[in-house]
Amino acid sequence: MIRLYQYEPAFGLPNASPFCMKLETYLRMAQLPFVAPQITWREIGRAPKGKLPYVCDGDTVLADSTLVIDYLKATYGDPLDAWLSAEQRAVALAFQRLLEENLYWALLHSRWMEPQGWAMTQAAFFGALPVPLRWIIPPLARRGMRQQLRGHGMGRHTTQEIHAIGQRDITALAHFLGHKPYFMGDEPCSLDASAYAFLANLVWVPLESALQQHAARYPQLEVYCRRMRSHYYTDSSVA
Ligand SMILES: N[C@@H](CCC(=O)N[C@@H](CS)C(=O)NCC(=O)O)C(=O)O
Repeated sequence: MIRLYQYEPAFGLPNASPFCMKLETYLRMAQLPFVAPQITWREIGRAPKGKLPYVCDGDTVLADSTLVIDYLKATYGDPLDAWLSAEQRAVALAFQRLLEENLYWALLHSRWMEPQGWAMTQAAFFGALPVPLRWIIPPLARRGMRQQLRGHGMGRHTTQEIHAIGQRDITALAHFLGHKPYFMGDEPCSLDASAYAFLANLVWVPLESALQQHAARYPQLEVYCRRMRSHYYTDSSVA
């Protein structure tokens, strides 16, 4: 049985980490049985690349949502993407990169660096820690995020510039999705696991960020999230 190590649900979503939610959504879409054990700092410390999600499948331990999906396709078959042409695969990859390598950093900035977002993040992720850890850990974690944002480059822009960058991504996503049921057309594919995870983490978190306000201008994005939720999370109390 596949064991999926990911953060606990937050904000009424299956996961506040879009990468964890992407992998869980993929497993659900591909109908692969899995368990997601409750994690402690021990499991996080064992993450092969220091980030979540990672999976254990028998003796195989793998990190990175995309590399895990590649492994799952190679091991259990590819029920979602076989119908895509080479051109469609190219477009799907470009949108996946937009979500995961660019929009992600704007999202991270809104949650960790902007005052309203930081208040939400601090309460959700660290609110249950006992004092004095509740005072010590959050500024350290925030400093780590600031360093990651600067390392990526997004964190070197002004807040206004970051909003504009993220908003352009959201506009591109909304225009490309249009009124199609799924990103690549009438059928779902693995890009939808990523798109749903990122869009739900934008439109359904209790944070009226500049990104969320921009996403609200395109109602098809939330319609799409509702469609994905109703198809793949019917058994779940979270979105
Ligand atoms: N490329 C990785 C990204 C995973 C990732 O960035 N995970 C974040 C949560 S969204 C994490 O665990 N961050 C912890 C840290 O950076 O210390 C994937 O696709 O799985």
